[in-house]
Amino acid sequence: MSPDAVSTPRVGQTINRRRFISKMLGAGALTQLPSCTSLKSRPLVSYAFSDEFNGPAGSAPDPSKWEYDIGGGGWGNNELEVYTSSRANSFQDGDGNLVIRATKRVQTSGGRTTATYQSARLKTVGKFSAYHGNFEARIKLDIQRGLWPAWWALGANFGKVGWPACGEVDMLENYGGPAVQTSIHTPNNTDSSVFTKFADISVDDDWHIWRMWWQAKTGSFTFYKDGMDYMTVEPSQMRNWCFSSGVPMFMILNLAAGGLVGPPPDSVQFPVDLLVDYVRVW
Ligand SMILES: [Ca+2]
Repeated sequence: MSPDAVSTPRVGQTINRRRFISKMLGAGALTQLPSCTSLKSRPLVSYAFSDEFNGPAGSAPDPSKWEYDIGGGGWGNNELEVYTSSRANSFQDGDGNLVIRATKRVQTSGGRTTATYQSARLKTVGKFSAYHGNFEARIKLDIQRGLWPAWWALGANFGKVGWPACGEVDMLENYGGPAVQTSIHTPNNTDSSVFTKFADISVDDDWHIWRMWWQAKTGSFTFYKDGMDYMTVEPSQMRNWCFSSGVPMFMILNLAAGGLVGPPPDSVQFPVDLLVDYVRVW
């Protein structure tokens, strides 16, 4: 499937997105975030979570903040990559950034050529989750067909209730074109599909700041790119709203290859990097 052929369901439509096969375990720990204070006080805010990725070049992401999902098998979306905890696929660059790096190895055997992909998926599960507040990341995409970078969140009750009951918020996903998709998924209790509300917003391969404001007062989500809001979703706008029951959410950063976006064309020059300057929550 080409990125252009990716279905774009509207509010209330259901989609099947079996991204959450049983590999993603251990999502049970709940950490409560102190209630959010006014945005006006932001310069004085102490972050509930912050990773500035200021480690030495080649060093691992802070293990007190990040866990790895490891392995392949498609991750519920027929993705091609194998996720590793290797420094070949995730490291700090010495310039203040986290690098998630997708690599490709081509092997020929018996006249048959096969490509294997490796990448990384980092998550704060069991280490940090928050109920309401601002979740912000400064991210630089390397926009390439067949690559699927994402910064997203799941309910911390994932390990207990599974997906999609835990709910999913995709702060950003890129399908290989000049747009980012921001989505909220609530469970459809009758099958494994979800209800979705989403917005597409243009993006390039420069640095951009993405923020999700999960409002304590209304329970709604507002999304910002470089300080400009582009979508607000209220609890009343979606069926089976699952984000107002006191369950915090943890974050995930990953760079998938293939799957929903189709395989990377031969023209893609590997490695492909997802750069993250910081992740902050307050
Ligand atoms: Ca940084």
